[in-house]
Amino acid sequence: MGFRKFYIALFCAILLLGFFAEGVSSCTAPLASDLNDDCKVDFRDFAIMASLFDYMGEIYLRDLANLAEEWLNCTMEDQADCWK
Ligand SMILES: [Ca+2]
Repeated sequence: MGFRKFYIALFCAILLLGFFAEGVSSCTAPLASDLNDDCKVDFRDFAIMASLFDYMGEIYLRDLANLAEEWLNCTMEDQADCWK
């Protein structure tokens, strides 16, 4: 398996893990840096961004700044579910 396929498979695995770990959730507002669509910006999103960095060979400072700005934001309808 080439590196390109490996990183695509890794990216998909992270997305699937995030989906099944968190289930289907409803977000009250979208977060640009919520890369796995779990309504919050945390280390999982950073891991996805880092894997894309390796794959793409570059990362945009704007994306990293957005992630830092939204870090630990959560827009789940039930805020009690944010950090379980
Ligand atoms: Ca997320």
